[in-house]
Amino acid sequence: MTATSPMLLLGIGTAGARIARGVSRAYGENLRFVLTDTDATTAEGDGEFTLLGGDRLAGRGAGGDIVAARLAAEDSISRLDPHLEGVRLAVIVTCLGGGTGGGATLETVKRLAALGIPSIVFATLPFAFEGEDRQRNARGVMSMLEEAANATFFLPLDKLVGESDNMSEAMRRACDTVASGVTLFWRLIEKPGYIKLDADHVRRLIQGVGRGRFAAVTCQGPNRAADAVDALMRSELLATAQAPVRAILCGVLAGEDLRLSELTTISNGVQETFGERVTFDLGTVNDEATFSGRLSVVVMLFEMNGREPGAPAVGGALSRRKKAKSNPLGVGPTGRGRFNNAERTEWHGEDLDIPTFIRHNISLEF
Ligand SMILES: Nc1nc2c(ncn2[C@@H]2O[C@H](COP(=O)(O)OP(=O)(O)OP(=O)(O)O)[C@@H](O)[C@H]2O)c(=O)[nH]1
Ligand SMILES: [Mg+2]
Repeated sequence: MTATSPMLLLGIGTAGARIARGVSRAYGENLRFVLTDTDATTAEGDGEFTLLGGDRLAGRGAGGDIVAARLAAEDSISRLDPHLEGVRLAVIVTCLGGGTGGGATLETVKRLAALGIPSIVFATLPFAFEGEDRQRNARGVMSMLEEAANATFFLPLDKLVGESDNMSEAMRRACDTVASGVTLFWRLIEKPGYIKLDADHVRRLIQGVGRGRFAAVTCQGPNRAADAVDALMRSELLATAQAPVRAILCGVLAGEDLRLSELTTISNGVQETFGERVTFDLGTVNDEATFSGRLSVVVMLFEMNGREPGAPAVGGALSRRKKAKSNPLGVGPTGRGRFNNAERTEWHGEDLDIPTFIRHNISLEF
């Protein structure tokens, strides 16, 4: 599964590389992954490494400067090409707030798109305590990433630390949470069980979707399926809707003791909670060695604010979105129009720069 895997994990920037290494440790030897950074010290450790911006930044990192990182990545992005042989789906982990995560991720996604490789981006957003500059850096990149990538999952670090108050424990926990979520996603695609999802299936599903929401939970005990649904319902990561859900991808990972009644509980619970009349895909992994006695559920909610869809994977909701998008109001594919690169005006989790009829998925006939 190593070199021949159709999926490649890319860890971008210093913290992005750290998370990718966490996925590699959790997944085991067979993970196909590459790390890229403008900081040469990131090469120290396991995994293949590509240095970006060699001459321009001399391997010292971008020092928080997104523009410098973006220029550096523009110069040297083709250095990634040898790693992209046979890749059908790229999964990127990156941390917005610094220079390289902010600047090089966009260039990487564009390069992948130019080579016909769809990308899913998992990007953390800075802790509130990191200050307004880093928050602004991150916000500035978000809409551009949404435009360029096939699917983007923004994960606010503040929501990943749980109860931890100790600084280093919280930082580690946030990285671990992202890494374990991505690892579960990886297992779901690479180690299919009786109900299969593979890289090509996900590739079709993400054509044209935009922002998504992502969460993973693990439970054990006699009520583990109902407990998992309950935890997902309460998950802050799934709570903040920017747009209506258009498709749901749900993965159930367990050992040989996975019961059909548990799958029914999860399938019904997830659909009832997050969207009953949208495309729903469920995959399973039966891996006794990894999940013995435990049950993990991964949920990806794809929202309707993406670009023009390229595949007929998502039925009715899709045609509603198409109508809204092709209206003559000139608000563009994200719905933000000339506010596209401006700071978001948020109110109760809604982006007020997007017209109400798009946010609420109401189609207008012209
Ligand atoms: N959870 C966690 N997040 C981190 C850690 N270090 C950095 N981050 C987050 O990642 C963001 C980007 O930081 P880095 O990865 O260091 O920056 P970079 O992308 O390498 O960019 P430059 O160093 O400026 O080239 C920060 O704003 C933090 O939000 C860490 O150890 N744990
Ligand atoms: Mg760095």
